[in-house]
Amino acid sequence: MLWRMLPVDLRSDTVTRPSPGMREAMARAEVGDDWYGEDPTVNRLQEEAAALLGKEAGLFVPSGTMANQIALRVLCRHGDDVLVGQESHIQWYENGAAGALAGVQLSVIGRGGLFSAEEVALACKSDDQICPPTRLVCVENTHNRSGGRVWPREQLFAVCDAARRLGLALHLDGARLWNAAVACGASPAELAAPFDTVAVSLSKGLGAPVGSLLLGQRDLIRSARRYRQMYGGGMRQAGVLAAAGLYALHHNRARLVEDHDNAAFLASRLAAHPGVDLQPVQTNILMLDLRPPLPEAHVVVEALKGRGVLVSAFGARRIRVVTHLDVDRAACAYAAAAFDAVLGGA
Ligand code: TLP
Repeated sequence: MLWRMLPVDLRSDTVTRPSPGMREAMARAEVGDDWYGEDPTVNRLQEEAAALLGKEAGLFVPSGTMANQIALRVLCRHGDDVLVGQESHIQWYENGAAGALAGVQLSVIGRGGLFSAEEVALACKSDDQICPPTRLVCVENTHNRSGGRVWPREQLFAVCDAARRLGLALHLDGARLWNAAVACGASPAELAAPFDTVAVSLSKGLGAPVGSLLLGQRDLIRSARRYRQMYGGGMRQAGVLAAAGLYALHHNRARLVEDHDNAAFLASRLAAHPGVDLQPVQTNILMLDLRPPLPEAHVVVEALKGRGVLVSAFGARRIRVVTHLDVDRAACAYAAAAFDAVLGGA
């Protein structure tokens, strides 16, 4: 029944609601005070996630932003230089926290979120009297603003090798590492292996209401715990939330392939419109550019909203559409038809 699936919310994979099974797991969670390290469910989540990503230890944090910011803090000193890809989340969407909280400078390299080993070497500044010493390279996989782009494995490992040869640390913003792993048939541990710290999200794509994890060596995670406290992210009976995270890891990773198939389906329908330029769709994110005479993004967003379909304007002529576990193929077909009506009638 149509009314049941409206609105079709494709603004982000963060908009999911906890499923009955997840709520049940949350209600049953065994809890304790995590400030004392005594919440058994938080401890289990941290251990399981660390094992899944091939790291020694993990820290449960409220958000992906906090996970990234703690990583910058533990891996860098004030005044350091950090290499990031174009339009990375750390640069675009964290309210300048890299400068304000970690006190580092971000140098943007490459194109479309990806960069090469040569670009790392060229941008790496020496620790002399005048240059900010380059300390860290951050990789975002999948890359959000370039349309859920997956780093090709050879390029990823070549970049990490180059960084190591230059003595640089490595952080992975793997908010959607689960999608990257499914898309390239690798294990999350394989894609996380070269990195000192890895941030993964439970509330994007996996359906948990809150939560990210920062994983790495035990000593790094020990100091990360201090910064989590400093940033106001220390929690108490957080096992209720960790239970949702465990449920998400156990039940919602393999099914991401459905989100990728739904994104491919939407891409095939939207690409048929003259005036729509689509970036290649590899995972669950579509970025489409609207060429004139099609109207600007905000006009299309409003018109779609009027038909019960929510998407985001990501620029004057750019729209982002994200599939996730709360939109099935029928909902995507409805959204495609709404795009047909709005763009066809433009
Ligand atoms: N991304 C959100 C918005 O902030 C843009 C979204 O809707 O896609 N890294 C990446 C690659 C992300 O896409 C996000 C969230 C984060 C980190 C931050 O996670 P949260 O929202 O938990 O702080």
